[in-house]
Amino acid sequence: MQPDQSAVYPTINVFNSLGEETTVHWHGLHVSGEDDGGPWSSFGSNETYNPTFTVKDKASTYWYHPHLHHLTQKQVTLGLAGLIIVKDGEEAAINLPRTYGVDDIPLIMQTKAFTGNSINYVIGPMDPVNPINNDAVFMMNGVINAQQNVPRQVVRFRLLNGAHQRVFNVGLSNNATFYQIGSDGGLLAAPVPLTRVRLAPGERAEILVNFSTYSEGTELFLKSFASELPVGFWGATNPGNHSGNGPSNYNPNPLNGTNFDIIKLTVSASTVNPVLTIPSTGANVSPLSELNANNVRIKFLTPGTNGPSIGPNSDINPYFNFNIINDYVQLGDIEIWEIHSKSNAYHPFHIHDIQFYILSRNGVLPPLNERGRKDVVAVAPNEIVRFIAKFDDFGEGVPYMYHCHILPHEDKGMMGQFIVKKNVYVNKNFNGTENGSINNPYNTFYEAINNSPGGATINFISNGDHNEVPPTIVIDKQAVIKLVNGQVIIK
Ligand SMILES: [Cu+2]
Repeated sequence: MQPDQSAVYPTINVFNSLGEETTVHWHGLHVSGEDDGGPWSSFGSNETYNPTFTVKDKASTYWYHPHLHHLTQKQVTLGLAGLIIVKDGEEAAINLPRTYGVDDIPLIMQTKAFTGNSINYVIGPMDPVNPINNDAVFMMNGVINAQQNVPRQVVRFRLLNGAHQRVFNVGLSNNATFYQIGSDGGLLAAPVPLTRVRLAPGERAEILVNFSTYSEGTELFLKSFASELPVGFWGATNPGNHSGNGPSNYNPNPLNGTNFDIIKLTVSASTVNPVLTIPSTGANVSPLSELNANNVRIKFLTPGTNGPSIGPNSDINPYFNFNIINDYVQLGDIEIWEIHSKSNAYHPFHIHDIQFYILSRNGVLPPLNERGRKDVVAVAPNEIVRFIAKFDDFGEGVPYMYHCHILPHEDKGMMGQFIVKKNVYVNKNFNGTENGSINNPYNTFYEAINNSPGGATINFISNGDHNEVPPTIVIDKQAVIKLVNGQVIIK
């Protein structure tokens, strides 16, 4: 796909022959809520889904997968997931490998459970204390024991963690240095030398490996060094849980805490016109400034009796409910989201509509390979992650989701939904004889002010965990609205 502000791309035709409902979400792409393919956009068996959108995102590796509420894990695990490669002029100007399948190789990492020759998706109760844990088979691009010839030159791998829960800690079996050039939503400002890249479900990384110094016939592996994963990350020796000891049924899975191969690589002859050096620069990365933020929104990742939840706290709308819009964001606003983990297990936080920049992890700048565009961030146990994003272009309509990308958590309801508003909705709260007439919503500030008597107080509609607009807004008619202790004062 090529981003082009002026072009509308041909409609995508997705035909459903599953025998049940599904949706297809374009993970990471900045599209309208109508075309986003979230839980609201289900279509039935033998029906066709026809989204149409313009590609506005930067060159990177995106993906698609079902997002049907309660059945995402099942449908992804049974095989519904694929990559979308977006190209653009900025990426094309860098000397990068880009011959698909030769020196530009997609790698979708998943784990599965099998009963006989069938994938078993019914993998235990969706319960954090007794979670799914029989995904003992690693598959690369749907293949067990995958292998690939790699030419004696720089090779680009597009890594996706498409697993339902497991974290992969990718490195070369000889511990050689490789270079991460891209994060979820674009190229980094410069290649970052690494020996490991840790990817949680939903995360992508583009890496370069220079095989030019290897002799033909050399065999090595990309591996997941799961033994090195920190406590609390699923796949580590100790995945953490809400009692701090790990679930009781965790250890029988041979992948847990163990280093395992993810693909065998055999060095072969170089191609014509090979790329032989790692480029020194990447894309123009321009993070949003915290000084320009209009609003700060706080979310807690909270252990719960029915599974972990996401929300203002464990008591207010802790689980996804189609009938509750959890957040309203003003179109055009720049927001800081603070994700506070109250959990002893990690959770990968994903948000639709936008790409964000991580500002900090526990108050510290993120590592260099996390300073590009992101749409998933793995939040470690008890960590506070802050990110910044601009919510532009698309407003109103079908809600967008934010959720944990551990699929059994998402299916269980560790998810919220938000609408990007073109207008700010307000309630008018009259004084005097009309006191108490609080359910009198207006669509805009203008309406609310024009219809309010002197001294009226205008309250934002809120479910209690956020403010709908910045603390001070100046509008025409010389009115100034200030947010004071949760109430709007007109001056
Ligand atoms: Cu989670």
